[in-house]
Amino acid sequence: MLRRLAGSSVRGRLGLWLLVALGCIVTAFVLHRHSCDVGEGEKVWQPELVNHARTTPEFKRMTEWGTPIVWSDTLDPAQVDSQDAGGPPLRVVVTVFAIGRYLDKYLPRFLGTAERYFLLGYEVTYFVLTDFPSKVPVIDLAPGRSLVSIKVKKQARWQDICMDRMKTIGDLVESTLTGLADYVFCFDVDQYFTGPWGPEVLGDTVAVIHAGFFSKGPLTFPYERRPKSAAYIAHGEGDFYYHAAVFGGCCSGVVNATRGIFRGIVRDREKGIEAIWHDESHLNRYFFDNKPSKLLSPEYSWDPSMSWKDVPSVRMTYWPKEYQKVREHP
Ligand code: UD2
Repeated sequence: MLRRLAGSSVRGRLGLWLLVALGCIVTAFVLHRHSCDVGEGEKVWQPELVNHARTTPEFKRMTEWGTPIVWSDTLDPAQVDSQDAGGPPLRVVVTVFAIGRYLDKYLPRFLGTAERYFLLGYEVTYFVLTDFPSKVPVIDLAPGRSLVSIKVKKQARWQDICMDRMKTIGDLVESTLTGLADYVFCFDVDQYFTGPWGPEVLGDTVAVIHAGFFSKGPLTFPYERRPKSAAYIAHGEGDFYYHAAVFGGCCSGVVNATRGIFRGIVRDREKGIEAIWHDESHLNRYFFDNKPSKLLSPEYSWDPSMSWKDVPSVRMTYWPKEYQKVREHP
């Protein structure tokens, strides 16, 4: 009896050990499977995780000289508060040139999408600078928003159309807008808004980093490299490559920038030289010497031929370049 009891207790303990061992094996197996599942799951959901990871550590958010670099997920709380504080809405002027064929082809979409996305709730006045004011489309504008067409001379060369914008904008802001606008934004017309622009974009001098060069170093930037030009930036110098398609700021910021850029253009004209990328080269020189107070990421003027996955959220997209169709002179 005792032996049977002893035998059964030994068998019982053995069974218990076997059960425990089996349990351990099953648990280990399940844990192993589970960890494989987690691993595979991570792979499946990687884009989201990578987005979270990328928007925080991978994008530079501050320049070496302390200027914020605004990505679409950045909001400047101080500015949000000032807009929400119950004071009068901020007054923002948009300048956009639509000369020759650029008017029909690009202006309607530029304006239509601006009404959907650009600083909603603000007082926005569009200044369309064109050789053909009667062709400016009539579009529905939200309350507090208006449009003014201004006739400008059509230069024969597209290069001069682009460069002379700097003088026209400087004159307009200095003569008419100072005191009437809080901020001025200057846009190329061959682009359209694809996401909201909020108070995060406002600053005293605002420049946008060119989509084609945001992940590259200054040695690759197409700065003007001839020392003879006022736009010259030496190899090894430079901060970012800025896109002339979007810039802005407060009135004095825009007057100083456009005057400074145009001074460089005039100096080059006097020497019979034209910078490699025209106003854009001079704009890059100006913002190298006079650091902008805010930089916008390339999401604010995006090249659609690049993968959207390279940035969190595209806020403005430029059209594919169709120079033969839209430029009237080579
Ligand atoms: C061009 C030049 C670049 C620089 C830049 C100015 C090339 C490859 N690059 O790039 O060197 O000068 O312009 O930002 O050529 N516009 C008109 N009518 C015209 C021409 C221009 O309204 O006939 C206005 C319009 O708002 C346009 C802007 O000027 O969006 C810039 O011209 P663009 O779009 O032809 O020049 P972009 O950006 O391809």
